[in-house]
Amino acid sequence: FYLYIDEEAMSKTIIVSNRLPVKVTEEDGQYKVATSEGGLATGLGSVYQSGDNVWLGWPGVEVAGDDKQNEVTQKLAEVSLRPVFLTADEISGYYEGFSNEILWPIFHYYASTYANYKLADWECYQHVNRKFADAVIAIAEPGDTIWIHDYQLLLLPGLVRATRPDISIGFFLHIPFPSFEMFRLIPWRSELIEGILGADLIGFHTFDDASHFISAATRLLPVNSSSNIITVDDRPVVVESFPMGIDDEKYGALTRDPEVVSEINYLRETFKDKRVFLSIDRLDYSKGILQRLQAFELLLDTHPEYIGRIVLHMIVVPSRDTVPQYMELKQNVDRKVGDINARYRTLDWSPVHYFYRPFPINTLSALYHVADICLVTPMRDGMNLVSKEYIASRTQETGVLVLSEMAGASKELIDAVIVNPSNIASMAEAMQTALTMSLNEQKRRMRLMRQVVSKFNIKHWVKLFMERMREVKQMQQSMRSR
Ligand code: GDG
Repeated sequence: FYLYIDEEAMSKTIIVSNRLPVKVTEEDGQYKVATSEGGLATGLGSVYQSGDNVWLGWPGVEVAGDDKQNEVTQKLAEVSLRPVFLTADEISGYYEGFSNEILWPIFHYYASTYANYKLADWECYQHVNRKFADAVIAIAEPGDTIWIHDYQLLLLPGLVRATRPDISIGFFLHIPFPSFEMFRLIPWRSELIEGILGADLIGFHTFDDASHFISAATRLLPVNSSSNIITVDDRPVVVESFPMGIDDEKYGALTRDPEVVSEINYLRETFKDKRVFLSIDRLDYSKGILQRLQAFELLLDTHPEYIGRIVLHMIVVPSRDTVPQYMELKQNVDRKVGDINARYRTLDWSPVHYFYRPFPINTLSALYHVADICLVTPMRDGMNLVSKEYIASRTQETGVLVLSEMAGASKELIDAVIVNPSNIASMAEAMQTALTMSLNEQKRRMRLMRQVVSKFNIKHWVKLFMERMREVKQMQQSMRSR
């Protein structure tokens, strides 16, 4: 017992993700490091900022030369971060190429049109995963816990396990895991599964993702599974769902912040007698932006009484704009918004307010608080945090969430108006349902969803995963001593 406590006390946790939660900028030859407030960073803050724990990842900029790299390394060390420096070629092959032109489309069910299987990108992906492994191995000690995040690092659990069989490894996938029929298309499918199975605990947002993974693993490799445990060379690997939450208190508090309140008042004055639909996404084909626009157009076609009375406030945040499919999508969205506005606008009204740029969180908070309806209609999404942020910002307890059944969040937010994003007519109907829903019904649903978002928040998610890691470690220790 005492031995176990001692080991726990001395051991550390290493978080690993493609990107560090920072923005590194260079000004007059001096590097500046600003920590980011993203959801994952907030949730994991309590982990990586305590004791000897660290977060390891790419700092998001190319830093060439030993002197500069040392300077950035030192600055990052002050905030418990460790950089893995990547060259422009590595980013192009491993991140833009393999991660975003192969894994992202396949895992979001866009295989035939979007996946681009280049051998050179696969080689680069392996090389960069090995680079991450070297960085982890250099600081990992027996008894440490490593928590690896997301699809850019699928090989990392296996690579670390190969040199450090004693170490406890957790892996969490933030995007969906596709059905086997989709996954099997990847030329390097077995190697990817072997990589992930290097972990002791593998987490997904939903039960379906976990089942798809178990199915792919048992079909591709000579491993056995019983319920949610896969046995790899006598080592039990636990596969489970951990639906990620948000910092609900932060979003609630933001709506009372004086700066946000003044933005809220300004928006209310601007929208006056209009009903407001809101959508916020990164530019991505998986987010269903074009289909949503088609449904909104159909609503105007079939319900001319809404002309001049509703507005779609649509924020699209630039993302992966060097990948060809994203450039093409941008052009299509531009054109569709142009068409709708050209067909329907009047001298003093435009149906779609389209913004192609990021906004500060205060503005998002004000928009979430003011919008009557939030449209979250991805074709596929691991979880979708925007839907939860909308709920957390509805302190007035009204408002309607229209949510795609293809988002992980739809498994929890069952009181949303759930839609199939490929069915344009039914999405237009859902918009109509939302516009006509009584305040009592809105409140009934919103209260239930607010309970879910607040109970299963980001702190709960981190705690659950870390606790499960400890349990799995104990289970393995007791199996070994048998
Ligand atoms: C991946 C998975 C999974 C957006 N615009 C602005 C801005 N945002 C913030 C939102 C939200 C986040 O970005 C987007 O998170 P999502 O979950 O909606 O989507 P992905 O980026 O695709 O995330 C997804 C997630 O990982 C977590 O596991 O849920 O399924 O695809 O927090 O608020 N933030 C600011 N300005 C913007 O303009 N400040």
